Amino acid sequence: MLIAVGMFLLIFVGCGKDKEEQIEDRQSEEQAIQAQKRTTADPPKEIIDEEQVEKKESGEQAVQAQEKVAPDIPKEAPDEVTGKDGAPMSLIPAGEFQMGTESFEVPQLLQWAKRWHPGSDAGFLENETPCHTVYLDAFYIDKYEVTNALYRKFMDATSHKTPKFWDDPRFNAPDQPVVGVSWYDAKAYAEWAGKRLPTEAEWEKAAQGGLIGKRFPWGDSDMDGTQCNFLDKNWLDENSDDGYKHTAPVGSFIPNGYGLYDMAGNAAEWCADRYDKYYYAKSPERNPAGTDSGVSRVIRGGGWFDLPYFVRPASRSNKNPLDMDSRIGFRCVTQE
Ligand SMILES: [Ca+2]
Ligand SMILES: [Ca+2]
Repeated sequence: MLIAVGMFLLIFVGCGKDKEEQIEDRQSEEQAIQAQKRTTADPPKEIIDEEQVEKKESGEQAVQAQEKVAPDIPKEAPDEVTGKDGAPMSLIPAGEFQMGTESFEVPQLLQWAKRWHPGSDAGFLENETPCHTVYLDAFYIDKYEVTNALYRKFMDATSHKTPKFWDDPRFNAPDQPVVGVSWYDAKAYAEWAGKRLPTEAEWEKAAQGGLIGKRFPWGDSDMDGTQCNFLDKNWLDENSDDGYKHTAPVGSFIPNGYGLYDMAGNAAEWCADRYDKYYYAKSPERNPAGTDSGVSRVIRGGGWFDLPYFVRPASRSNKNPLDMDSRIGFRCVTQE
């Protein structure tokens, strides 16, 4: 049975590539590692130039984050605010949370993951270990992924270039999340809106929704079609129908405990940090802001073409910051 499912997966994903151009298979950890090696070893010149500036800025921001003791957001702050772009944002209170996955949980998670992809190995889970305590200052985060409607306001105001899938009817309704944007596009939007991209620590705490040690933002149960938009029966998982083959209008599924929508699935989301597979073993306890070397940027939350294990709050992915992928959008945070 497992072999049959595996063959189906390989054949079907292969077919998906033909039908849905530019969609990449991320099941192979080995491929991801090879891609990381390539981008690290030989990045395009434009990345090097921008990365040098970003690297300096990122280092300064990390130092500032570590030196900051008191949160900028007072305790009496409202639970919700509206960003300068008009997007509603929810308060994530200051405090500790448990980030990542315990090493002893990996074998059980792997067995669970093999239900959808029998060829899975532990490599894609090991970057989530060790589980560790992280303290974050308070911050506000967008309740929804940034939509095409909001992104249009940004383009109208700044003459920023259009996203890769702007004219693609599968992705371009006003209330669908904007996708096909590079990390630099997302960063430019955030700056226009008076915000910034979340660190992956901020993103993970927000995604947990206040739950402790749960697999998904809604708990440990598998998808029943009401919680998120992922690789459901429209592509592969015949046990769940979320109703959407591509991106859904933002907010189509249940919110998590912080009132946030689509932290699992729909569009995967850019984070500010550079990606480092081994970062958790050495990251600071307070306000970690990512490593200061490497090219790839962190992607969180999985999307409409991702299997269940990639839409867990703890799952970590990464992409070249110049990539404009139909699975990837973003949301923003602020501490002002
Ligand atoms: Ca779906
Ligand atoms: Ca999402």
